[in-house]
Amino acid sequence: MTKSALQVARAAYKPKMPKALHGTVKIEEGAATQSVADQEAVEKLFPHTYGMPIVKFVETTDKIDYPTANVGVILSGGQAPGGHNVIAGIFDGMKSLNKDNKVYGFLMGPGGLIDHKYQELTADIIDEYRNTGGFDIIGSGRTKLETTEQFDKGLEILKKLNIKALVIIGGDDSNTNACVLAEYYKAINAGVQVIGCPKTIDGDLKNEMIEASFGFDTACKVYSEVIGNIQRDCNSARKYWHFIKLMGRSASHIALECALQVQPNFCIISEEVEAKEQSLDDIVNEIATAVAKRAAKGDNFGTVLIPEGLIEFVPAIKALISELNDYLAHHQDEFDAIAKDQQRQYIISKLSADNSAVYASLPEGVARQLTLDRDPHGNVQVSLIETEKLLAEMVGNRLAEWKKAGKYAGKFSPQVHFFGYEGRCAGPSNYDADYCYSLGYTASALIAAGKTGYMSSVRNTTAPADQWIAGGVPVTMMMNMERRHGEMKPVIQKALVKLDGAPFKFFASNRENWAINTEYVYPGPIQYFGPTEVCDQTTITLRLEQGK
Ligand code: FBP
Repeated sequence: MTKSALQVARAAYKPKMPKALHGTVKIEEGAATQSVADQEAVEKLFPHTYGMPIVKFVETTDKIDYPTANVGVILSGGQAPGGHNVIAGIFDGMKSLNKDNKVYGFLMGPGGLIDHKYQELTADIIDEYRNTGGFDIIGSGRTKLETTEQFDKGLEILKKLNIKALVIIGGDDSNTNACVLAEYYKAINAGVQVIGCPKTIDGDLKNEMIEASFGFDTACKVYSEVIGNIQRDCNSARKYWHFIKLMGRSASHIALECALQVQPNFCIISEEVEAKEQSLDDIVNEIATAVAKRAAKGDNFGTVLIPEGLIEFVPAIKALISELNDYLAHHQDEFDAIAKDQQRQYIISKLSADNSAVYASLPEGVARQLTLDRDPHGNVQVSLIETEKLLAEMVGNRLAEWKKAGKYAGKFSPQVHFFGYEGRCAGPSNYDADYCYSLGYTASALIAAGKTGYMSSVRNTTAPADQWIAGGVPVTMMMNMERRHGEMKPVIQKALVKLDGAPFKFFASNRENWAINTEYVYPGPIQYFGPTEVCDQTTITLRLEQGK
């Protein structure tokens, strides 16, 4: 690999860790836990891993001898900055327990476990990837680990490699599956522990005990840098309205964090759209009103941030997607057999009257996307739906109507952008480099403590790293029952933007000013070297959530 100058310099960075992890640790166990909702149903499905306590690691002077234990690692789902540091943390943690421990990486996601494709991760390989972005050390994939055949097939290779614990680095769906696997291996006495690590740029895997999913910090900083640059460009030429869609699946955490960082003229928060039961038309009117007000001041330019999951939160479309999910879960083969040019008509004929009308009203491309290409977890691939174009076009049409009616006299020239993939493999910010390494190191401590069905947890991360708290949370504690593919399933509850939370409230109290006036902030690129107030900042979301 040819390395850039920055990559060479950055390799030497020593990630900061919670103080307790610098030496030998002992475990402190809290009280029994229960799932966030549907306790009875979740307990029934997880009889061996339900109700376990939250644990915390504290320093000890005791000398503990650990027997050898090999570990397997899987990177699951979309890339997120810092994944390599999680693996480096696991590696260093396991070696500190016993220098003969080995770490194996399963290749290209959970599929590598099932297909027995793996690689031993030795010190020289790990060193090549410290503090770098990407998941290319072993690759990632979206194969869903869900059947007992897959679990048994995985167990064959785990036994062959003498692997005592598997760490699954993934988002809410992958960690749900990790928990199902932990339960199964415990039930059959397989002798393999399963630990999860909270990954996803989307920021939607968080709760009381998991402050953030790794990668969110870096991805938002990358997007905010570029949005800031666009804002400076548009404030210089003063002739374009930029419609910027931001990745992040259903939740609007990324859009909100970027809005807090750059202070755009408009930012849609999907969760608010749902709460206010807004239609696409309402949203278009709101944006067009902001455009018209700025035009009245002579400012025919601006920025609009759009969360990629927006379309799913417009109540009429949400109801449509839910009926489509149920329908296609039972009639996928029938649907696939219909000629492509007949599929739209076929769906229109099968849906209830209301949903059929909404479906028929959508532009061809958007309608098609709602019926096709679900990911293996059954999610509509919202990143493929071009809402930024849809909105730019609809706002343009609305302004043209207003112009005709003499209500608007400005110029409207839109530009559209989608920021997603460019942020997922960026070199991790100091926050993500430190957080990820600590998560990995904590996973090794959970393994040493014999835990299974736990997610690695590092808290208090707005304080300096030596005050961070390392521990573990039972995955069942985060679960509830949700309808997936037409059936009720136990899943980790997704964290959406809370409309009564401090980050949204801060945004809401400033947005009117940001809409009409030009209050842009230009955050600039992530800094790795320099003063701590420049290099070690957390996201504004996390700071506000923690009242700082
Ligand atoms: P994860 O939940 O797997 O972390 O996915 C993150 C994400 O980047 C989403 O924001 C986006 O909708 C999706 O992946 C895109 O998926 P793909 O990489 O398969 O195109």
